[in-house]
Amino acid sequence: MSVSVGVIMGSTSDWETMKKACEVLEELGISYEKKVVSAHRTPDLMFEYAESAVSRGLKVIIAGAGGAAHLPGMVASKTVLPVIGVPVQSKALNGLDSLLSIVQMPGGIPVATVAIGAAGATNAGLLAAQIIGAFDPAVQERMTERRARVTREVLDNAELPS
Ligand code: RP5
Repeated sequence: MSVSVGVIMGSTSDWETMKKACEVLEELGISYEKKVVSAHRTPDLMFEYAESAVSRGLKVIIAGAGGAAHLPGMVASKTVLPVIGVPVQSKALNGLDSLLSIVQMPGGIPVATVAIGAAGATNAGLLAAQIIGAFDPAVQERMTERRARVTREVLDNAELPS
C-alpha cells in the first residue's frame, strides 16, 4: 500500500521542528515518509518529488522551510495535492521571514500555512490527518478520540492552586 503523507523539509536543521508533524502522524496511524528536499540546494529533486507525488499515491504533502522559504510554494506549483506549509523558526528573523514567504502565495496556487515552529508542525500533522480522515472513517474516528482526550486532559487540570 502506498504512503499517504509526504513530509519534506529544506534542511536537516528543520528536523527538530518537523518531527512534531511526524509524531502526530505516527500517533494517528497514518503512513508517511520523510525526506530533505531543498528548493535552493536540490531544485531538480524538488521538481521530481512534486511531479511524482500523485502517481506514487501520496494524498497530502507537508513542507517545512525557514528563511526564504520557497519549498512549500514551489512544490504546490508542481502538484495538485494539498500542500501544508510549515514556517520553520529562523535565527535571523525568528521565522517571520519563513511565515511571510510561505503564506503570501498569489491567488491560484494555495499553500495551507500553519503557525511558526513546533506548534505549526504539530498542527500540520493534525491538518493532514483531518484531510485524510475526511475520506477514511477509521482515521476520522482516531481524530475524534484524540480531541476527546485533549478536552478531558484540560478539564482534569482546570483547577489552579490558590
Ligand atoms: C532553508 O534554510 C531550510 O529550510 C532551513 O530552515 C534554512 C537553513 O538551512 P541550513 O543552513 O540550516 O541548512 O532552506
